[in-house]
Amino acid sequence: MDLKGKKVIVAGFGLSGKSLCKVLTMFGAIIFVYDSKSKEELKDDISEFKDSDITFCFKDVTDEFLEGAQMVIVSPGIPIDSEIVTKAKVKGIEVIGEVEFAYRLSKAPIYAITGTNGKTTTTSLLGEIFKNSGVRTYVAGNIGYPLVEAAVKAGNDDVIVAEISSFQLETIKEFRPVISAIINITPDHLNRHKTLENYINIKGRIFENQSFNEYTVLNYDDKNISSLFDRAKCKVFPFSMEKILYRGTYVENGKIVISSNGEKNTIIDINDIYIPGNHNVENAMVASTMAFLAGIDVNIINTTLKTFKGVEHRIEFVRSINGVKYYNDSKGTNPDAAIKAIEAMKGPIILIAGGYDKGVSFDEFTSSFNGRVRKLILLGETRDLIYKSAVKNGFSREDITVVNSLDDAVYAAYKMSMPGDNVLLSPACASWDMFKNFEERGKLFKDTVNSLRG
Ligand code: UMA
Repeated sequence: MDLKGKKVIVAGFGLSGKSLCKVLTMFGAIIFVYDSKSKEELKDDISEFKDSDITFCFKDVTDEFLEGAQMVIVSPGIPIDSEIVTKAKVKGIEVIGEVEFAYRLSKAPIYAITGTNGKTTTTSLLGEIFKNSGVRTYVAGNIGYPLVEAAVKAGNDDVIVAEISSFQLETIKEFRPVISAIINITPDHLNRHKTLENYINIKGRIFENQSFNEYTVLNYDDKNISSLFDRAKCKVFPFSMEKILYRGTYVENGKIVISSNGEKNTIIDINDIYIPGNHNVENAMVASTMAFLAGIDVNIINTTLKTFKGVEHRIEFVRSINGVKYYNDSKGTNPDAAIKAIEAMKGPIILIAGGYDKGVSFDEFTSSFNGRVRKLILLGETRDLIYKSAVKNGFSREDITVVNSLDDAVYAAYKMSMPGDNVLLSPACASWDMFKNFEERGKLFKDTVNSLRG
């Protein structure tokens, strides 16, 4: 891609935008950056680029700013109906997302994983399997390391394992992974994608450019994914927790089996998978299948599953105080993820929930409390919504505490806990109402828990 001397607009100056600026500088492009925040709000980020020649535009997009641009590269958090995207399209300027741009630059094959939940764990796990097979591997994308950074670093003989979100899939054009996967789909981000149907269609875009000799790994049990099977032009390799498949990945006699080309390959006894919970069996199936289809030895897959210890902020054990266990599941950013965390706990739960409102229902979430959640502590934008839903589902008002900060939530949990309890932060919501991201929320939770007197 020849960008030397060409005007390129980067929309959004967060993680993706800053990585784009670094890469575009390497290519000699003339960089213009747009962000809806003010100069003051972004002063620290701007100072990281004080030696670069970047023209900034804050808040409103002017015609002059767009004039003569070769392309606009948008960050995932910028909706496709935003002012900058609409105005650029009217002017005939190409608009692509950071993932599409990264794909166009990449020499290395990309293994791409999407789904509502389990993306980060599955991506990290597959990355680990590739590393253990001796290949130089870059784990990137929605996981927190922009794909564009991996794309410029990885060579022909390396691989990129990418976590891809629905936000990122909205702005792809040619993006074509060698193997893709959709782990599961449950309602999420409906304030942006409007309907579940639209959200499902966007997830299905992960395989839209793959050809007949390439694979997509799809969840056979998920009713929201079944409509996507027929749409794939590439080969569909299904996986199922419930059914034995003639060709696909399934559980038989407590073991993960991959059946392909008339051969059955036993991957692992599910009790030997280090990371606990049924949802992690699903994640292990997806990572194993993608690795198997990529030609990685079954023994390497097996050993990695036995040793991989999971990811930070996902049902992460923090500490035990006076017989009470504290778990950080800040990455439980939607109801389904939080239900999985609740199901993974052994013993009564004091649940800390609530956060940014994405327009999804909490009824399934609060009905999963039944007999498991002993006390509920609520905070954030959605606290009233969750409160009402919990009471509707028979949860006692007396067992609900509403607080204003995460520190207060932790102290309240500490005071009301009894030996054998599990204090679980699993908000069922994104963090953006009170925090920069789920990492910041999870870190504050861990710091507060670690400051408690044992
Ligand atoms: N901005 C605008 N206008 C808008 C929206 C945002 O100008 O309408 C600006 C903000 O003021 C801010 C910048 O855009 O300065 C932030 O861009 P961004 O929201 O795209 O965030 P990044 O920091 O670039 O991080 C993004 C992903 N964030 C989102 O999709 C919201 C990160 O995923 C990802 O790790 C990173 O790119 C690298 O690829 C986080 C996430 O929460 C983990 N993802 C969602 C999820 O997993 O549920 C999809």
